[in-house]
Amino acid sequence: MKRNIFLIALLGAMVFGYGCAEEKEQGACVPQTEVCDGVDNDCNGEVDEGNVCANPRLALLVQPAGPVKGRIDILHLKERLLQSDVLTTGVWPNQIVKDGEYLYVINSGDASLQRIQIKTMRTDRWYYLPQGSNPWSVAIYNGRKAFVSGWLSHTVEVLDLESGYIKSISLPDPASGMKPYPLGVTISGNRVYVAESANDGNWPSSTYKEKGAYAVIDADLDELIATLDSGVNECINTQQVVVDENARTFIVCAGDWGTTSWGRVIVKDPSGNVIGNIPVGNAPTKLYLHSGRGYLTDMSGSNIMVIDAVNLTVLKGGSNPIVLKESGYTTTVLVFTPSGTLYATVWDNTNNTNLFALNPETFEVITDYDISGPGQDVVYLE
Ligand SMILES: [Ca+2]
Ligand SMILES: [Ca+2]
Repeated sequence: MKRNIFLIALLGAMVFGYGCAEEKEQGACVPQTEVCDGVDNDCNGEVDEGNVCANPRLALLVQPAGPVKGRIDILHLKERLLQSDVLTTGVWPNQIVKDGEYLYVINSGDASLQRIQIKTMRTDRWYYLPQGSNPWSVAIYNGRKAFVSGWLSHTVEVLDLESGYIKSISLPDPASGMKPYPLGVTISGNRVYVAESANDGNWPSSTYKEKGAYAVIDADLDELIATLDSGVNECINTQQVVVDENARTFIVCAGDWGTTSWGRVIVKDPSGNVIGNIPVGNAPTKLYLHSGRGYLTDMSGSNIMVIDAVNLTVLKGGSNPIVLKESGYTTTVLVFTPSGTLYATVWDNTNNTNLFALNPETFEVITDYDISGPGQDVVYLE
């Protein structure tokens, strides 16, 4: 009997205590701004909604002059805070890409691929590529394989990210007496597209007749399927090949770095017919497709060129580009954030970089950050 009274008292205390806590909690919810803290601050029933826990950052790859190691700086976009020297890379870091929870950095100077865990911003693995191959660009396939262009080895290396095993794919000469100098690597579906610049570093060359050659590789079988070209004579010095969601192929031709007006983008339909020959001028190197437009970096000046990717026409070309800085500089990379801001890096001849934030619709510059050192590539992190 005594025991039952005790139990009833305990249950009563539990019920009473629970009711009290609930009342207290409900009464205490005063709507405040939702912040990232695991609590429903604005009392709307959802915890940390509206992307409040996002930590938008740009990871900037900085490549100092000379055969020395590079670094990664982090720009915190909310706080507008630049955190310098977060991580050391290999020698001459050339490209940074994000895949899942990792960043991958291609180091051209010491022929390595560096894998970085984003959560900790620590290097967790180094992969070594053939010495002297001057790896240029990397694309990751299904989180399992890396396809790397070897600028000086005329090859594409297929790196198994689990075992570290490397298979080398030789690229045949695109035309008689020419060597392919592979640059940009992109992946669409299970196809790898590798731009075959004819640039051997001895520019200008009189033998530039490769018509914008590029290699197509089967990403599952690791085999070269074809060496194609744009079919257009003025397209020389291929920098990058991008396939859009409608299976149209965009071939970026830098020309002879801007001394002629050969800079252009050739567009093919899914059957391989040329449907666009867009004379953007200057020396376009990288193409970013965004909201029906294509934005291009420029090796011949601190400009951005813009094409209409639907009608395949020039919006901002060599005669009226978006100019970010005085002449004598180059635009190296563009990044679009999910909130719709366009970031562009301009590398000047004093080996410093400006990072511009722009409105991609109006082309208006919003912010201009100074990065100490030459910025080679940028990737967006959340
Ligand atoms: Ca809430
Ligand atoms: Ca919250």
